[in-house]
Amino acid sequence: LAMENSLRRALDRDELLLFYQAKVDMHRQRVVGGEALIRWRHPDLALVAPSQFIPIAEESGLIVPISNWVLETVCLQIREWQDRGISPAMVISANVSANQLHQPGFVGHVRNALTQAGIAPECLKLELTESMLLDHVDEALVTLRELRALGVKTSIDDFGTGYSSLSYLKKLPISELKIDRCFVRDLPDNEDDVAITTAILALARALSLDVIAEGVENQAQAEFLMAGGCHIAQGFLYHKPAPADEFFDFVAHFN
Ligand code: G
Ligand code: G
Ligand code: NA
Ligand code: MN
Repeated sequence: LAMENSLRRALDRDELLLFYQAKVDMHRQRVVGGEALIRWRHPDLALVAPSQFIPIAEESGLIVPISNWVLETVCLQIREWQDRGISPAMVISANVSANQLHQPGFVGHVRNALTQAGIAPECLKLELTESMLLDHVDEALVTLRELRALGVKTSIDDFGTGYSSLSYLKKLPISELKIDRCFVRDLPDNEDDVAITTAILALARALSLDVIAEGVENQAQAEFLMAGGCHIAQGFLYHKPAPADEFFDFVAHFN
């Protein structure tokens, strides 16, 4: 409860911040996007990782104002980077929580954040998890259709770790599958992971979905993925999550 109370005050006290991690086209050697990852600069603690406070935010309902802050901050950050010369083709992702996706005003809030920042909807991507979509598939379908009509991209995060039903996947209007890092870690030696990633890549191709691999840490993983047709990667091999200004400098040097 102490944690909940300090989290409640964290928003007002500007203790929350976003780090960004680059998404790289390994083939063209270009940064093509980034993912916003929340951090909490607690006054008495080191930087607190989301795994330590997102669950508390979810249980307490604080996830709603926090998530809205994330959306607004990401959109304003995109605006600022574009003003400083970053290409509008650079797509920045924000993570969406289950509670947030199923809030009645969710799509309206996304629209407001875009309008307030004055950025094109195509510059924003929302990362959703499989379970979030499939636990309430009818509501999720409505929301995804509205997001697609708005022009915002969507990705299924941690793909392969949930109980994804392929028939639902076909029905859901999403833009991208994001291969979970647990399947990438032991590539290319682990036969099961080779089989799973190969199957996900074939699935993405068959459904004309974009695909990204998460947790790419070494060249052998990168080469296996590229050979299989997965050109976009996010991982420590290229970049670790960093404050906004460091992300900007990284892109300026890399691209
Ligand atoms: O940033 P890692 O570095 O620790 O992030 C861990 C997890 O925290 C991510 O996989 C993601 O699911 C979650 N996360 C990060 N940022 C956000 C956010 O802004 N909102 C929500 N709901 N989850 C986030
Ligand atoms: O939302 P999601 O769980 O997909 O967020 C990405 C998470 O993966 C973040 O916690 C981020 O710090 C982590 N991550 C990104 N790249 C790597 C990597 O190369 N190795 C490891 N171990 N973690 C990574
Ligand atoms: Na994510
Ligand atoms: Mn993930």
